[in-house]
Amino acid sequence: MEERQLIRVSKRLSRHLRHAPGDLGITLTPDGWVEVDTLLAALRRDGLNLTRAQLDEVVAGNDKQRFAFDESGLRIRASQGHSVDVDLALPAAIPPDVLYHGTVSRFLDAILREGLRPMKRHAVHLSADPATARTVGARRGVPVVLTVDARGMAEAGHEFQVSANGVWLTAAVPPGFLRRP
Ligand code: HQG
Repeated sequence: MEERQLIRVSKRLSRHLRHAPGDLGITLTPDGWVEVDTLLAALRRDGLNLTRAQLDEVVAGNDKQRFAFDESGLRIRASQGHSVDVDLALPAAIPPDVLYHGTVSRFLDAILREGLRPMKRHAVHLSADPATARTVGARRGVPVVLTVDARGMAEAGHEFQVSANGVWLTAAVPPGFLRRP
């Protein structure tokens, strides 16, 4: 499949597996899965003819590994980034000492005042390295990378999870654990 087509299908999958399954007439399980056959049939009804092999290509070729199959290979879900109410049931994980969050300067005052909030998503998304955080911030403008004292948070009892594609998730980051550059 061409790169452009891969991206187009990936965006469509993100939309339906994270935000709007109902628009496609599919229902996700409480932990975010949908049967591959159900998804492909729904996409077909919606005008996108995708074979299982092409879906495999989209999942394997996705730049951020946004989607994953379950062990049986019969179900698929988004690995993170949901706005619909799902519980991915990821195990708690011990974070590295420092994590990073990429944002833009216009959000800084609010973030330093009230901390990082999940906004429309389920969790605050943090990166393990500053370069990734910079890319995340750059989606919105000139990126600003904040450091998060993840060790301090963990010691204070905050829970972390790491998604299948290496994004660190936590409910919120209070301002005291944030450092600006
Ligand atoms: C900001 C993409 C004001 C926060 C990316 C961010 C990531 C606040 C925006 C993933 C705030 C939320 C997630 C506060 C946070 N006041 N602004 N208190 N707390 N913000 O998109 O982290 O391509 O929900 O800084 O690459 O930007 O979708 O989160 O700018 O991995 O796979 O509010 O989404 O991945 O935006 O991005 P988002 P994010 P995908």
